[in-house]
Amino acid sequence: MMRKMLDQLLATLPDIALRARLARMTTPLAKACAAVAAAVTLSGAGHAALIDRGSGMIYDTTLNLTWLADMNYAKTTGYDADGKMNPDDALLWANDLVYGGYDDWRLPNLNPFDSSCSASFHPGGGYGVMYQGWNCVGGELSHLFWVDLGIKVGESVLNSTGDTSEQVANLALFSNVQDSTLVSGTDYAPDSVFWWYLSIYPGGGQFIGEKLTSQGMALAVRRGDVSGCGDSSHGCTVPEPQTLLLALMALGASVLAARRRPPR
Ligand SMILES: [Ca+2]
Ligand SMILES: [Ca+2]
Repeated sequence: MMRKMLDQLLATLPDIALRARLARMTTPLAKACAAVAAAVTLSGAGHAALIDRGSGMIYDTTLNLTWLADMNYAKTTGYDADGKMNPDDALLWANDLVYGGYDDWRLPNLNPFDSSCSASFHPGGGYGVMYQGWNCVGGELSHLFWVDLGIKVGESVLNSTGDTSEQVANLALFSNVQDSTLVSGTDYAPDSVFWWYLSIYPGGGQFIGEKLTSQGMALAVRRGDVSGCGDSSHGCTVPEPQTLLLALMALGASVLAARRRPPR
């Protein structure tokens, strides 16, 4: 039973050479170490890229960002009656926000040069091709909704049909999630009268809009991890799964060596 479980865990390791090396280990202790290491690797690779840090903050391990879990915090606090603001007001709100002891919150960006989007256009004026439409994953805001939260074309963000279990779990980490226009902190470079926004219904497209006539909900984000790991300013590094694996193997080997040492 244990053996079968261990073999199943080993089979999930992406590194074939490493898998073979671990499979050659025959002692129970080495096998146990391998199982723990495989489980660690699995939790790193298969689990959601978002981690609840508590106190209303969510860490994005892929982009090394911390999101405010309340997606309509400006309304929650009474800063704005419905939480929908024009981009300039949203910018002021995010820049002035102090939460969790941090004052470096800002609006998330979108990427005008994100070729993963469904459409492109030439803005002229010496600017390169820009991208808009659906399926964009290259901006902070678009990555959150398309990759982490499982939004799809023509669907409400709250529709979990066909989403992965990680995406469903990720969505549950946030509060006040709703279909809306979301403001970004990214200006439209050719003409600052316009800016980039994400429409999360129907389907999450990124587009440009006129600042004065647009309104949207604002999410707050900051660089790094509030736990102290992942933020270079804290000098803390998170070990890669492979590093953890090797450390566990070394530990197992040293324990084995100690056990095999003949009594004096
Ligand atoms: Ca408003
Ligand atoms: Ca969905």
